[in-house]
Amino acid sequence: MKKAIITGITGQDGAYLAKLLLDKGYKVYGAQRRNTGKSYWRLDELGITSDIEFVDVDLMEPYNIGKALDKCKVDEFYNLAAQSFVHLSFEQPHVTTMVNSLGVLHILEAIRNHHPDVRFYQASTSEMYGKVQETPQTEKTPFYPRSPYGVAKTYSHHLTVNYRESYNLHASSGILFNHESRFRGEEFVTRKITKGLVEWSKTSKPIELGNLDAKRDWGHAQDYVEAMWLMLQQDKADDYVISTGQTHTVREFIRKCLDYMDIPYKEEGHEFFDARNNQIIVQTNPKFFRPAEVDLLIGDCTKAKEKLGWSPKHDLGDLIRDMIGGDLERYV
Ligand code: NDP
Ligand code: GDR
Repeated sequence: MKKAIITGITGQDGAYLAKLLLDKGYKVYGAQRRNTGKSYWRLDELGITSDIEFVDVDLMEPYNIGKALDKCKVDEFYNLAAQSFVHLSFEQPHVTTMVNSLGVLHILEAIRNHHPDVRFYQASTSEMYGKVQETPQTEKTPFYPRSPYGVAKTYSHHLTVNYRESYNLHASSGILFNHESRFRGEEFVTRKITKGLVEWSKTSKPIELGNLDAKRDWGHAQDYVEAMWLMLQQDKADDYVISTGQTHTVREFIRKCLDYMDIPYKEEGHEFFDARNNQIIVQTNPKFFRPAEVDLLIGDCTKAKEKLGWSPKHDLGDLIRDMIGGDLERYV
């Protein structure tokens, strides 16, 4: 039986990856922060909480990473833990840098010194492209991060490559573009929209957003965790862009959700209204704009298609159906 440890087990990707690995017959260790709310709602909804053995690991504490590796004797280490909210990284740059950069250093040091045969996955991100230098973005596109989050992730991406080349570790980095699902955190724009629209339809409370013109390449998280696993099954570690190759504005995402929910609407500037009674549905609030924005992301995942045999199974319509379905089921 293969064994794997997942940091960030309580997050969106951690939950889907745990399910995938359990279905493949793995023993799964869930690395969680002690003294957090221990929020297992995603694992509970997937029905897998009791199948996971939890270990306390905070990425800020190098000692407990080594201890977890000694105890669990895993074949694969998936590092999904991060302060993952880009907007918050402008307000909490120190915490973001510590967790997203030094946390990865702590893991790589523990693997290099004590368990060099463990295969390692690092959750890199399209935010490293930031102010994009070419379109679409590939593994060779230069990085130009636009937030403390993006800068910290660029450090850990380079560090993963450096430890692979310096110490011959099986360390891979997935440059994943935005991926969402019914398990997406409520602070991210897609979930804010789907949950907000379900609530609006019951309460008429408008949704407040920031920049509606940003373009993102949105995929489904369930497809993307499969790519993580595939990377660690290769003979050679490497870096891969994982994306859909389609891009849409936030505004288009709102329109598609309104259409899916059969809500007739009209747009005026940055506001959406109910066409039946002029009630406001979406308005903007300056507090949701960022000091620096990533305007456009669209990934070219040809390498992953050719070398991993990976391609996305869900399109944007499937994603919206899943997200609104989840929010409708949970709304009480
Ligand atoms: P989430 O925000 O849903 O989950 C983040 C996880 O990290 C949570 O389990 C959280 O635990 C944990 N965590 C945060 N800080 C620490 C710490 N100091 N020590 C241990 N655990 C910690 O993120 P996603 O699932 O969406 O993303 C997974 C990873 O992929 C992240 O690294 C993210 O940056 C990256 N990524 C995500 C993309 C996306 O579109 N979703 C795209 C590209 C990269 P707790 O419950 O205790 O808060
Ligand atoms: P992002 O996702 O920053 O791309 O990072 P997010 O959903 O937060 O923002 C996407 C775009 O929408 C615009 N936006 C808003 N965003 C939020 N959160 N809230 C709003 O009210 C709002 N209004 C407009 C943003 O300005 C932005 O342009 C996600 C995270 O999962 C990262 O961890 C991951 O690395 C990247 O995706 C790839």
